[in-house]
Amino acid sequence: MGRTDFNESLKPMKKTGFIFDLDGVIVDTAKYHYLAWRKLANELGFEFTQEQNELFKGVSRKRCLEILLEIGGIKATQQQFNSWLVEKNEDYLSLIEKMDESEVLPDVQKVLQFLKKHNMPLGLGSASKNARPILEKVKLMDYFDTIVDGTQVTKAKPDPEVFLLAAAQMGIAPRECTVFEDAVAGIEAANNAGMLSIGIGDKKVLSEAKFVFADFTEMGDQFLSRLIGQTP
Ligand code: B16
Ligand code: MG
Repeated sequence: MGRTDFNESLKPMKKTGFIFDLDGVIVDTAKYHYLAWRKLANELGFEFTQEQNELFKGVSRKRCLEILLEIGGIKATQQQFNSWLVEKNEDYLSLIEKMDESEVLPDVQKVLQFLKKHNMPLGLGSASKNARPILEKVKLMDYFDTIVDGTQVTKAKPDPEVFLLAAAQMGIAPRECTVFEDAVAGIEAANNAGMLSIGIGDKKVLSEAKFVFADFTEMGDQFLSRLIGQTP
């Protein structure tokens, strides 16, 4: 698919539903997930690097632990596996306890406000089971008409389930939805859902996204206007 050139981005796109991933798009919780996973890895006697943490983005907690144990070459009983999942989440929760709105990534509110001003339904589509408390902490809950999180889906990204459910709850056809995502698996999920995928991050990594922006500060009103089918 690749990145579309700027001229194409100037055509009105008329998207009517907007779905945001959470970790890596709205807030940078990846650093806290990393610290909690690294602590567990160290306790189990091996290192866990920032590069390896890239594999965990957009991936469910359970799958992350499976990958971590593969990295460490550790076989776990079901009981150990479950207790490590709990331990990691408790460590993660204590790391995010003091999160507040200062941790919202740059210009996220600007984009949310622009879309709200134009009466666009907004959804959250996250693999995280902690999505709701995080949105409360950073005071963004009220922007969202629909929240689909890791407690409601059975199939992980790149399966489109999380985004299709969000679209269904908003009452909008998938082809009329746009997804903002930072993870390769999330971009694939959006594409698999038949939605417009917008990558937030490195365009080399997110090469399957229709458009890629390093962050929301790069996304001007002109692009946003085209996205909702208006000429600025
Ligand atoms: P939790 P997203 C994902 O959130 C994270 O990117 C991923 O690293 C994490 O393992 C997953 O949530 C589960 O999170 O342990 O809080 O349930 O990017 O889909 O918003
Ligand atoms: Mg993410």
